[in-house]
Amino acid sequence: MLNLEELPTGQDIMALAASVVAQEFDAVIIGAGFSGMYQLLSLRDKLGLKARVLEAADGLGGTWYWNRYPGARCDSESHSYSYYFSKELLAEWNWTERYPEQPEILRYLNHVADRFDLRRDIQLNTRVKSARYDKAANRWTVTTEQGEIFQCTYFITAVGCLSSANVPKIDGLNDFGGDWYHTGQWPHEGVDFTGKRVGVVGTGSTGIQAIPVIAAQAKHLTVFQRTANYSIPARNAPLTEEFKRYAKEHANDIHVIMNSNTNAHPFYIKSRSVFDVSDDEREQIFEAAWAKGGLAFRAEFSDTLLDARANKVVADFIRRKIRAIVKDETTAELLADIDHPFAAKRPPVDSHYFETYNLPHVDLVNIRKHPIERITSSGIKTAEKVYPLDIIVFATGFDAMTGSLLKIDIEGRDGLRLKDAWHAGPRNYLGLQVPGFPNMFTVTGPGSPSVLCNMPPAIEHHVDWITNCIAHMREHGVRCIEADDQAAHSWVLEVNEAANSTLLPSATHSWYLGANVPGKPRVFMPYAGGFAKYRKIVEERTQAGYQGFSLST
Ligand code: N01
Repeated sequence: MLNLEELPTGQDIMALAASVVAQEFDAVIIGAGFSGMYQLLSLRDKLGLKARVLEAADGLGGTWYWNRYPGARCDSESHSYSYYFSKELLAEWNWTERYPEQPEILRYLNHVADRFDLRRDIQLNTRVKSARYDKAANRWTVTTEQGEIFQCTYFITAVGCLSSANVPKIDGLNDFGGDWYHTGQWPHEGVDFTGKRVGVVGTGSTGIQAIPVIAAQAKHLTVFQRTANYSIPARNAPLTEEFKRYAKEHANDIHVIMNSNTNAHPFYIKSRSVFDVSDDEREQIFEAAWAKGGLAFRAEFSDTLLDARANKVVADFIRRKIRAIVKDETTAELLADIDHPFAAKRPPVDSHYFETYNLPHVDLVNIRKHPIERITSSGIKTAEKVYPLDIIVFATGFDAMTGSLLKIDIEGRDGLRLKDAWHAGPRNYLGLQVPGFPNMFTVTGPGSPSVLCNMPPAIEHHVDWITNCIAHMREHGVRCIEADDQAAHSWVLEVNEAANSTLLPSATHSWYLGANVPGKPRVFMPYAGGFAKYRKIVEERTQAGYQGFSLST
């Protein structure tokens, strides 16, 4: 018998049709964070293209949508952690604190989406599964996990550098009777630590932000430290009206400074060497920079990251500070026993991180000496003892820079898969394009300064380049742009050379090298030659007729 209630409705049929009939766009952008939103605005409003953003989350914000852990805050100063493409936006938005907290950044990005009417072209809850290039049609076909199909000429990944959570594979995690969380996938409703015994694994930038805030609530906190880390006090505070006015009135100057220095922060690295000044003078400089706080601490001397002897002088100052702050001698020694040069891993900034270890209910465990063996139903078992826990927080970082890209099955020209092209590590040209993947652009891809920078200026630079490139293509009847194999080969060498001329690779366990993810190729991924130099290289090669790219009509 025919059951009329089970017959598909018109809506069902429409949904089914939408899921199999390809939707046509000029450009498809993956990700609705800082990058994807500005890329959408640029292609749609400046070039008049039909563009669609596909976003896996049910809200926009990218990394700031996911990273809601306690204490989540940007280490860049708010007035620099902003879009600079719109004077009006700069003039109307008011940051409240020196460093913006995650909810405030999310409010900012939602404001941008509303102000520029972006939402109508952002499709949420849509995880991209695969993307395939069709050479004959010169089109990309993008397929989502829901089975929707999108076709486009320009395929742009704006997936973020730090968005693929790295949950360590520790035996027994499934047996844990309490709750566990990764900081990069934090529950929206928050986590109540009141009365709980909490364990935090990881002491990178995230752990260092979260630990003091969790300690303020938890009954007991055990921090599992594998690698001790430097940290500089953030000295966060509400912004004064005077500073807000200054930042608005000097927005142009600040923008110039960010675009013309090494890390895209609103300050220059001073040109003096650690050894240009007397011991007393140096101590005063360090003390003043420590009192001021923030990432500018590393900008006091030009050779901090270039000369191991100079770096040791800086590192020893921080070690002395740790020993002065932390009262228990054994804990202080464990925190100060740092095995890599200062800033060779991304230097964290903190609010009372080292002070937290003076609290009676906070313990530090050396898992370098006594590694975690397994997780039991009631806690973490190291080679030494069992630590009973109600909640475990993994602040264990990300499969950085390549993880989110390689999760998507991307197939370029002649059946070449990105995961095969990158089996020995990311290989691309200027961090913008991969040989074999025509008309695919990677915003802040590996091989660009990205994570070594304050991200918004790095993002704006890439988005502007991609937008101008597409405009050029359309003006000149160019169907297709692709990085040359030889250019990519040379660029990988340039990226290695830039890293090797600094102390960055000497932190052998850093995520810059992919060392935090078992089995990941050890390749230094970001371009370490500095943002200003990188911009110059990109500009020169673009002006030279897109040198290193093949443009076909
Ligand atoms: O991650 P990390 P993160 N067992 O990889 C440890 C950005 N960020 O989330 O060093 C035990 O730096 C690991 O130990 P080790 C910023 O760019 C920005 O903290 O590998 N421990 C380390 O201590 C930053 O650099 C802001 O020995 C394990 C920690 O977990 C990046 O995000 C704020 C382990 C991971 O540190 C990543 O920072 C916060 C294991 N199996 C973060 N695996 C802003 O301000 C890893 N660890 C914008």
